[in-house]
Amino acid sequence: MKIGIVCYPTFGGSGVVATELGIELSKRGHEVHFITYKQPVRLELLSNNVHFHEVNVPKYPLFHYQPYELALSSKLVDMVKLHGIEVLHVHYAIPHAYAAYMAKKMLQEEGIHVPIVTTLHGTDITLVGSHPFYKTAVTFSINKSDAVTAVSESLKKDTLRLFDIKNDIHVVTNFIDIGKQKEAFTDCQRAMMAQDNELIITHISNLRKVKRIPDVIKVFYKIQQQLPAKLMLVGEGPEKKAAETLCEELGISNQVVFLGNSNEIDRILCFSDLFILPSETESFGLAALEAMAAGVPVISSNSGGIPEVNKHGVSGYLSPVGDVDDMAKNALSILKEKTTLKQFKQQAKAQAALFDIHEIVPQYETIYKEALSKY
Ligand code: GMT
Repeated sequence: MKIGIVCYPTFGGSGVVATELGIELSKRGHEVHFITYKQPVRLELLSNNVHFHEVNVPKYPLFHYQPYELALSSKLVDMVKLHGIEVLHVHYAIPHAYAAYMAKKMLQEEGIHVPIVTTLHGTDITLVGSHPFYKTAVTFSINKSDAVTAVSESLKKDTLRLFDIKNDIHVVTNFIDIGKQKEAFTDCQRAMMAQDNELIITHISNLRKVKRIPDVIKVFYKIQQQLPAKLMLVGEGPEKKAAETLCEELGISNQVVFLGNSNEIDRILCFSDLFILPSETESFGLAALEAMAAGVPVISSNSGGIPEVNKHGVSGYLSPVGDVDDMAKNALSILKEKTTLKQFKQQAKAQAALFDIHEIVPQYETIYKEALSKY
């Protein structure tokens, strides 16, 4: 099939999922066209089967807001016509599903029928999309999609609760390439980050409020009171400054490393002993899955779709949102004994294997075929 993929190309779960999906689809013989405003961060190699088309939005002083949807829908029409794209798969409803619907209508005028598959990722539903300013258009574009998928049962439930949805929603979970993880490092240069006796605790996100970064730091603070440890905070975002201040106030700045946005996530996870994800809400928690696949147990909140990924007492532990005491207690129970840590590492890997890319990507192929058969 010739598949057009629309996503946010930056660091962030939905873009990562879309990019890994496109790469895997290309390996399975499909022709994949990424259509977005920048080459996706994880898309390093362009091959015969993978193409990238940049959406440009020329700046014009009259516009307070540049009309990205307009530029995207025009680009979609042009690329479908030029490359014979058969199906458009848009990740993150806002504004992608809306722009794709406009493109579909424009193409219909010319007798070209392209189904739209929309994947809901989380904040497009739970935080942004349900806002009264967007809700009408988001509901419309979900209902007008030829197929809709959500990355967890929890997100499906949230979508049905928050919007008046007439379409079926298929749950297709996020995934991980277990084979790629197996090829991982023989030496991830742990010594560069910590002493031999120090444990490495990691958090990776876009450091937004929803990630509850102060909780990450408070849990780490309690861990390091009992065990020698370092905290790796990976990512950039609006909460970074406050996080630096809190570390100073707690007197742990020299034990916390702010790594910024990184292209070396695999290496960071390779030397990590524990991952913390205390989010307020999380439709899935791809970062937790990536950690588990690298054999890193997860201490998380029990919100949204996280319990579908992180299994309590198996791959890590779940606690109520904001319960930093419970999170720290659970973390220490994993970290205190080397044998317990080893056992949790193995269990985390085994749990992650349930989300192997080779099990999940065929589910999207089936959805594309069904959507195509409507025309
Ligand atoms: O986690 C983020 O804030 C980024 C956001 C995105 O859309 O890029 O992530 C959402 O989609 C990911 C991929 O499906 C999920 O793993 C995240 O749980 C989800 N984030 C939230 O629901 C807060």
